[in-house]
Amino acid sequence: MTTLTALTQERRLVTAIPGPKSLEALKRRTESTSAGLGMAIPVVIERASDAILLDIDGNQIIDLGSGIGVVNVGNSAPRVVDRVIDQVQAFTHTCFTVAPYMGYIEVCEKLNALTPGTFKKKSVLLNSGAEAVENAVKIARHYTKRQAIVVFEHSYHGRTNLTMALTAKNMPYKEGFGPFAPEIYRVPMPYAFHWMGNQATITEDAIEMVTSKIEKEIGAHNVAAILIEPIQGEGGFVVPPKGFLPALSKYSTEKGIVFIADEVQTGFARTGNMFAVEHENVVPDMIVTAKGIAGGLPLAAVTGREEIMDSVHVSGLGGTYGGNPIACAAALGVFETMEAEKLVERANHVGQILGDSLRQMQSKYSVIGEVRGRGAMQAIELVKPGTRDPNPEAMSAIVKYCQSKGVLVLTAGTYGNVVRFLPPIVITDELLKDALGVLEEALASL
Ligand code: PLZ
Repeated sequence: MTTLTALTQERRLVTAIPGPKSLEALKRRTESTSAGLGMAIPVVIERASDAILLDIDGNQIIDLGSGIGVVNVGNSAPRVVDRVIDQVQAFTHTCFTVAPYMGYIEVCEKLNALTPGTFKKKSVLLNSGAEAVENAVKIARHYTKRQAIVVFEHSYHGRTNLTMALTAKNMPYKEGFGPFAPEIYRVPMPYAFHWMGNQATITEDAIEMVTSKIEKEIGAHNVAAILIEPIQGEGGFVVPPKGFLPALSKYSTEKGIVFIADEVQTGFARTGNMFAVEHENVVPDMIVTAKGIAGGLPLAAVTGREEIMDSVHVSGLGGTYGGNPIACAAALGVFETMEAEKLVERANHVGQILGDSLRQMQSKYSVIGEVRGRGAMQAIELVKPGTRDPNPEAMSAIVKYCQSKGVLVLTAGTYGNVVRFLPPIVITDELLKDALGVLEEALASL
């Protein structure tokens, strides 16, 4: 077995982006892969460690996206790699519902302990965020014997048929892919930056709109679950105003509705707490996790109150690969890394540098309408200067500029005008500051 040494954590360009080898390889990509797949940066990756991606031309690119909020512990984090190698050698698969193994059980024990709530919890493991959201909905419906699911404007929950229905944005996620699953009801989201009403009463007004819609149009007694991202990810890092999540959670409890937090993007230390609901001491009945849970291996989970999770008949839940032993080994390596490297604290530190720097840029560049997010999950919303009108052209220009200098940033937003930052939480201060320097150059170049 060859052991690769970790890449130095520095940006280094040896060719233009994309370089000649990437260009050649991308021709094969076009020939062989579906045109329906997007591409955030046109380079082909050979290796990665922590916050550095090495492409096949030898360029070292700073990763401010973590593969969409996945490699929170860094790419190929040593504890993840070690455990994965051990597991691959021990056994690769049995299917947990055929013959169980300890990795699955240990991951569930850890999730039950880590997630908010002192009540007894249980978990089920799946392969992807979307599959986990689907299972949360299945379980909530089974438990409540109700069908309606309440979701929010600007929300994103996945690309399967049910989760497309739960997702708000048509293009690119839903266009032409219908018909969609029934009994999904969308309610207003208090997106403060674009809120038409009174900012001072946004929480109360939004809660009034949501509950009145539920009561008048659905009937609270028909609602199985309210499903919400505690910070909306793909929707543009929309942070609900203070008090909104607690009020929703309280309302759900009063009405016998299962309150589900989709922490797929916000989870696992990302926001400066293990889970984003903790910023307002909200305790969901069920929590959906994926992405950051396993450092890049496909794993997802639903964790919830014992009585809800146990309400399903034997064999009502399952799947061939859900909680695959290699993915579970990776997750155990992630939990270990998060504790050993104090990644919750580290996310706050990263957030401080990120937030200070972005706010400073906002004061200089009027194209930044708002800086928002928490911890190592922050974004800038770009506007036509002096207005709140979306500026998608500025977003594209910034992304292009950053790429050309070896910095990978991701975009988001219902209006296609948000640049989001989701660096690996282990990113060094120096690397982060270097990347933010490039961002500032990008803003200056507009
Ligand atoms: N819930 C909150 O952010 C995945 C989507 C990337 P899967 N977000 C990234 C893309 O273009 O497909 C996501 C999420 C929230 C659910 C999901 C779905 O997770 O693992 O992609 O299925």
